[in-house]
Amino acid sequence: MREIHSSICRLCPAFCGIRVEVDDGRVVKVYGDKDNVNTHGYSCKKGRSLPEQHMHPNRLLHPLRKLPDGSQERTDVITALDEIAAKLREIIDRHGPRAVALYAGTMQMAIPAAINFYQSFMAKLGSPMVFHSGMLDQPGKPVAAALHGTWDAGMYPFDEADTWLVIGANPMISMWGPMYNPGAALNAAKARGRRFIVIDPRVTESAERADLHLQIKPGEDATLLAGIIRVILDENLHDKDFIAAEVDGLEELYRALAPYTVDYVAKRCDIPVDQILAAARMFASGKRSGVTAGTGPNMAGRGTLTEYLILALQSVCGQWVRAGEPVFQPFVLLPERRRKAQANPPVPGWGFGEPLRVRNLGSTAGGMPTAALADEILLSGEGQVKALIIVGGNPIVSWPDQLKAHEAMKSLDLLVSLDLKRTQTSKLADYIIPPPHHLEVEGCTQFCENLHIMGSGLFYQKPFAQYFSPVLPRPEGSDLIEEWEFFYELARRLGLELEVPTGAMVLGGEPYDPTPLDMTNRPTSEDVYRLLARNSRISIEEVKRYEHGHLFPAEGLTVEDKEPDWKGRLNIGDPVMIAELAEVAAELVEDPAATSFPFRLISRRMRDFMNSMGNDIAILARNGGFNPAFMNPEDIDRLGLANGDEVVIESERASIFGIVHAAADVRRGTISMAHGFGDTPEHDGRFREIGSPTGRLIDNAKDFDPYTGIPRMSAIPVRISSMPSGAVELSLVRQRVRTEA
Ligand SMILES: Nc1nc2c(c(=O)[nH]1)N[C@H]1C(S)=C(S)[C@@H](COP(=O)(O)OP(=O)(O)OC[C@H]3O[C@@H](n4cnc5c(=O)[nH]c(N)nc54)[C@H](O)[C@@H]3O)O[C@H]1N2
Ligand SMILES: Nc1nc2c(c(=O)[nH]1)N[C@H]1C(S)=C(S)[C@@H](COP(=O)(O)OP(=O)(O)OC[C@H]3O[C@@H](n4cnc5c(=O)[nH]c(N)nc54)[C@H](O)[C@@H]3O)O[C@H]1N2
Ligand code: SF4
Ligand SMILES: [Mo]
Repeated sequence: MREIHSSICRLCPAFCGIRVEVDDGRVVKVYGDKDNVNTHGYSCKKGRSLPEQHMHPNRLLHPLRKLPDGSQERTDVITALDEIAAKLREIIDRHGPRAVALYAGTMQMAIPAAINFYQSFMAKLGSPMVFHSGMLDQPGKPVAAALHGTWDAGMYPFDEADTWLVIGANPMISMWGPMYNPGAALNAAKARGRRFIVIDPRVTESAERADLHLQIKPGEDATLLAGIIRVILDENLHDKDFIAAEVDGLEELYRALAPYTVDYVAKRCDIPVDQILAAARMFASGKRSGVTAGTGPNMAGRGTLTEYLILALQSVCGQWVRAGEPVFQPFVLLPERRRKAQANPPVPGWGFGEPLRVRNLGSTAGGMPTAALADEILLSGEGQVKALIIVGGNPIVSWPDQLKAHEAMKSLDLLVSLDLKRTQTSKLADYIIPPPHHLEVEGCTQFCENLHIMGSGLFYQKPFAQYFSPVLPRPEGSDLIEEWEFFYELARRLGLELEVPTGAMVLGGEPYDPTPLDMTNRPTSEDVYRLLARNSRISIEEVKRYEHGHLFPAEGLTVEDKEPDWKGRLNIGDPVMIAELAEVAAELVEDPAATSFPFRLISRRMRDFMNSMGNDIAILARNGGFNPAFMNPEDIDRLGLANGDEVVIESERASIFGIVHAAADVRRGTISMAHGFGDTPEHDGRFREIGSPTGRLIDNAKDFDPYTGIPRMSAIPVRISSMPSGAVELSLVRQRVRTEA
């Protein structure tokens, strides 16, 4: 019997509405849901391959447990939980709760309730060592927002704006940023005469659609933004009334911008002066302009400063929603969000709780510095991390400094990975705990609303919500456990009483309205979602009535006036950021071509792969399951290489193999390559099949952002040479592990 269900694909931040065709209990087809008012029928190949992913032979249907020889054998959920609880107890008794750390990867976004449970579990355990992939992604965003303050009424949603600037993001492929179904959103914007500016070293699929594309030299976004803001101030294009009423620090900022003349900036960023002037004027002249940055600038050094300058640019131009305008996102499955046309003043960006033991890092407004977790595992002494629980992440191919990450994984007393598969990381684990597949669990979009805390202008900009039920039963004979349930059961075994907040996800702050869970009678998943949405603006029952999801605008709800005696102001002259601007201006800018690492390896996403996922899916890996080294044809020629050549890509830290792909869209002097591929060095020889891990080229203790700890993960200095014979062995020699913290 054929049935069709509606659901949401959670493989990437597009959260596309999908239709799932099931025949006799087997999923046969997945495609975009035309009746989903958020994504209007869009889907990509990754989502459409959900049937293959669901039935994939690599999918684990039982937990695995590591044997002394390093192999993994099948076990069952109850035994695994009992054993993990006993080991955690032992570790905590000997070393204290701080010895237990948790890392939540990107796929926590597929499993909406997990975060609420692991946060409570770790809090009740008494360990502050909670890390997440957002701190390897765009950690500058929450920290910059803390220093600048936040405008309570937020920024304009993309669909309501007339001008948009995207910096180092490629929404057409990544779906990251302010728009859903980006192709359709950009077409609609163009039809209405709206302007779109892109800053990216590559002529990306998004840059191709831009009215203005600034093909910047990687790693110079802070310089360029400083230049753009200076042009706006020099040309008197700023919003003086808004600044007078709401913003501090203009003088300090302007003084710090003195070195950033348009000629200096043009030269340093290698962009024509005219383009910088045009970008500044276009942005400032918009009635409703917005900016979003992506991973590129956040990874290329000075990410916090870059995000701070983005907020300063918005504030200098007064580009924030004003009193009397609609509350565009009043929330649906979260408590109603009333908005005021006023500034929430700056708060500290870092320095919370107990510091880490390395590089002067500690908890930030965005959470713990994930880039330092490997060191916390390797560095012996009091406070050393001995146990790690991973939820939907794959550190071996996602953490910077792979060799160190690998040493760290191997040295743990207990490594538990909640994952659907044996991955580069989970195959090293003492336990792999597989959850049911995305199509086998229920959930709701509360999490997608929640993600706004990652930064202004991200994720659901409209009051859209959907509840989805399991589309398929769990495979017969399987022994699986949902992520929330895993933490619940572990808590029971350790005698912890969990609490869940009202949905609101917190990164660095306190949970909102925590409510104790019944630890005797296990709730169902449905109970859990009802509990998380207990104070929502629209009840979960109401949301459930709409199979395809629904928009729930708060008719007539407008942004309120500023409170009469409100003192909060935004700050564009934060002393630490001002000092960093001076540091940037004082930097000696080398010509990469004159150094022994003349290329810059820049990050990117590929359409058919989501981070480390997809290269074992036949339809997605049709053109090869590896990550090509995309290079400009002129560079390829100059190096005497040819398209398809095999090369060694070497940084100061280590080396990987690559396969050259000619791509005219790549800026000369750069190599554009995706992460999430390959494996540890002993697998390097299989690079044609599985690709290579760019994270190995990164030194996590060098060139790092002093607040968030993110090292330089884009614009990595590298050199490239053709592959000598016997190169596989050669690379092993060069990759002797350095584990000093
Ligand atoms: N060099 C370099 N490094 C980078 C980046 C870069 O651009 N360059 N990007 C960084 C960024 S932005 C990020 S977000 C991180 C990503 O880093 P991670 O989150 O650590 O890596 P992913 O590959 O996304 O891992 C997701 C894992 O979740 C598993 N999974 C899938 N579905 C489920 C599920 O339903 N439940 C559970 N429990 N698991 C599931 C998958 O099998 C996979 O192993 O990498 C960062 N690292
Ligand atoms: N298909 C697909 N979609 C994905 C993912 C995926 O792996 N595949 N990953 C998901 C994840 S975890 C995330 S965080 C988002 C990320 O979403 P995005 O940030 O949009 O990711 P990218 O597509 O890599 O875009 C980053 C852009 O930055 C540019 N760039 C690199 N260095 C610099 C620099 O120094 N300055 C500037 N201005 N630009 C630079 C790159 O050329 C690239 O075009 O995507 C998500 N969506
Ligand atoms: S993976 Fe594809 S179908 Fe799934 S949410 Fe992302 S863009 Fe949509
Ligand atoms: Mo990410």
